[in-house]
Amino acid sequence: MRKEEVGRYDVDHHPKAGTFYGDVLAGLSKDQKSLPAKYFYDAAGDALFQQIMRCPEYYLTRCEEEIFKLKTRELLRYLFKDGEAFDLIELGAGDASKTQYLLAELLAQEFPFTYRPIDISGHIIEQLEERLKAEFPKIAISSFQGDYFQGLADIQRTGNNPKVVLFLGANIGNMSRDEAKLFCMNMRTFLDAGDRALIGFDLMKNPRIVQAAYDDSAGLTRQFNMNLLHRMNHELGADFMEDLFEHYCQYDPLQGACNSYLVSILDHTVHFPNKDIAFASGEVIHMEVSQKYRFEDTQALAEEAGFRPVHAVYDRRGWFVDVIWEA
Ligand code: AVI
Repeated sequence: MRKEEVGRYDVDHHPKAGTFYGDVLAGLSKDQKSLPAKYFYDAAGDALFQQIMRCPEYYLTRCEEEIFKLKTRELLRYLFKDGEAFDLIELGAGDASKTQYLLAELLAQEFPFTYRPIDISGHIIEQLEERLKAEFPKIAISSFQGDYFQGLADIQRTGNNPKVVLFLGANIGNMSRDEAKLFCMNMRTFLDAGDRALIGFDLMKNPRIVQAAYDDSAGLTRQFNMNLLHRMNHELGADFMEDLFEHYCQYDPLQGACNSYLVSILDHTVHFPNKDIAFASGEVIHMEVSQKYRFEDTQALAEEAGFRPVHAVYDRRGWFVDVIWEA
């Protein structure tokens, strides 16, 4: 593979799918330009997302936190069997800010379990282990840094305890409905009959409430989207100019899809070291979908993916649901 130094950027002329450069160029070369939302989360993106989660319009985190804080015992009842040792696996554990309520109750009731957080960020995993060991000295914790399915495969290979898998935060909403189905089917292949999964879904609601959550008045979501342009400039040597793009988001209440875009406000060209990308005035880059569900959709999804819906726990306003499924 030919590589060439262009300025300080080591440019690969045949960038591979799955690398930042490869995915970005593939997305921006399509008729309908798009960028994969997973690249939002560099250090600056992580910090912005932390701020979004605390902003008044972004209700999702508070709803799910309320469920974990106030309905801990209900979750426990449907997730775990008394006396049986199990693995509590969390996909994309982050700082486990909601899971900690469950962990505290499991430890208080002396459930025999190992907490197995999986996260793509080694830094986040290290911090989490350190904090949880300090906070819960009796916790058995074994973390995995990497891809969710690599982590599940590793756990499947190395242990044979029953599993409970958590996938919180409406992260499933950042997949299209088809992708979510494939994701759940894939997760099912790592589970044995009787294992359980808990998945957080944001529910369809008054469109204005959803729209505001992704178009907050402090402009944090705007910055979160723009950060990906900066990231391409810093890491890939592109020359995106923030002032030539506007953030636009639109919630479609019929489909339950909240789509975020960056809109080019002028005809202009963005240069990567070995590729030019032309933008027409008014052309959009699709940045992210945040899919909202009806409760019935989650049940259909469970069945399509080979799970049996067991129980559902809502926040007090009925805006968010954590569903419990059995494999
Ligand atoms: C991580 N994910 C569930 C967030 C969401 O609600 O779609 C990401 C986000 N994007 C803009 N605001 C929040």
